[in-house]
Amino acid sequence: MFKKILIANRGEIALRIIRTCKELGIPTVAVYSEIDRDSLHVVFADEAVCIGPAPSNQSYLKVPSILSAAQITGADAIHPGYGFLAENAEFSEICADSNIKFIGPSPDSIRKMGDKAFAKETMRKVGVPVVPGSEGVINDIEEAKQMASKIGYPVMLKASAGGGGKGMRIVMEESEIEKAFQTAGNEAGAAFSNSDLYIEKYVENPRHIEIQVLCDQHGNFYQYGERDCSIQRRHQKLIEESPSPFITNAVRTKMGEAALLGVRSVNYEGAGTIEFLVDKHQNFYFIEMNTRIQVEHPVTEMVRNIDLIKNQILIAAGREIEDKPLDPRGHAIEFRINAEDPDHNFRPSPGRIEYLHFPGGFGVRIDSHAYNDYVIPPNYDSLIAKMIIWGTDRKHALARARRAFEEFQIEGIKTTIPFHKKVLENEKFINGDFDTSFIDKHININ
Ligand code: MV4
Repeated sequence: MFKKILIANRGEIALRIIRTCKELGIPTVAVYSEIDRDSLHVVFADEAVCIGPAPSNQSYLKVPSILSAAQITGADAIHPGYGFLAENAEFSEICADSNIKFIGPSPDSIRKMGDKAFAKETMRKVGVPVVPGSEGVINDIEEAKQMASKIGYPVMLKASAGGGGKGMRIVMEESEIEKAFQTAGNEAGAAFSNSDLYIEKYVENPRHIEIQVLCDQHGNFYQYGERDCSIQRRHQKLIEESPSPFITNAVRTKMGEAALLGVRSVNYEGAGTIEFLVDKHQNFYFIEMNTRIQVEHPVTEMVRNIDLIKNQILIAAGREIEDKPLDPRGHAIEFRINAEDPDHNFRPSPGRIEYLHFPGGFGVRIDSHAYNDYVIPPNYDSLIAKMIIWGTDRKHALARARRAFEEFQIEGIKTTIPFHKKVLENEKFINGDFDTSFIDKHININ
């Protein structure tokens, strides 16, 4: 097992990883930026190293500083969490060259899945259903036009180096495609230094449903069911739950099998998520694979009674996965509490938390680095807490969530709590009748 793990992250996920390390008896090293001096991950880790000023590119993204921190403290593994360096193939390669185990998939897997057109083509070739479209990237506007008329409008242009909604364009008819091809390509080039685009049929009002997988170095490939992440705003997930209230058991089984087929075929190692779009007929299509632990992983932990971080660490250490998939139990739903003002377009609301009281009781899990008097810095993402509710079934979980939100008190900053309370009273949401257009259509926000 590892002698010491450095956590190359901050906030709630750094705490989440430290907690599991403590339970495994592994000493931890926190790294922090100057503005995070008073953060809880610094307090809870066995050691802490300052790695630079507040801006991410001078601290949490600064590879030499993080590697130095690992070398000085004698850490033999790095957990990247999510965001920052989690899907940076070069970083994972440099870790390997420095004899430090990167807790995550191989640089090769990260690189291949980071190329969205390549990932899609890889999955299609092994029989995973994908959205009809180009086989890999399109080379010019003529090819784009030909492909679009073949699959039929509306279509979508997507940046191959994008993902998570970055660099996408809907094209309703042929008269729009030339301009869209230009602007999407330029945008992708500016954002990712890679202007490659691919094209696919536009799926109207899809659900976003993803499958959690774990794969070790001993030929074990397991899937742990789905999370329905359809409640999003501008590609930021706000609520995730499992099981999905939308899909049948037959579709659930097929999606799990497709996910396993995909990860087996690329000999994947580590934790990963296979994202699918699901249309109104419950046809599902692979869109992307995330090669990291995700924000919403506790949803799976609660219905599967497993510790995904523990298994990530075991896999990286060359051990077998301990938690085999068993039947799911009950219903779990996660609410992201962001320091944002839902009445003003979810604009960030950093600052001092003047008063904080977390809910508690049976079935209420809070993953958070926030505390009374904590000052939320403006430099990083606005997630300050995740409330993960477990109930015997969806109805029970929603009632428990309403009860928990009555107890939840945060003063001094604006949060997404009022938004969640509104959603919990929405009839369509209560009935499980929602897709990725839900917030725009049904939640009035200014
Ligand atoms: C799509 C789509 C419709 N058709 N692809 C957005 C995030 C990225 N991962 C993929 N996305 C979409 N791809 C086709 N062919 C609609 C979306 C989409 C979406 C997907 C998941 C969750 C929320 C979304 C919100 C708007 C659009």
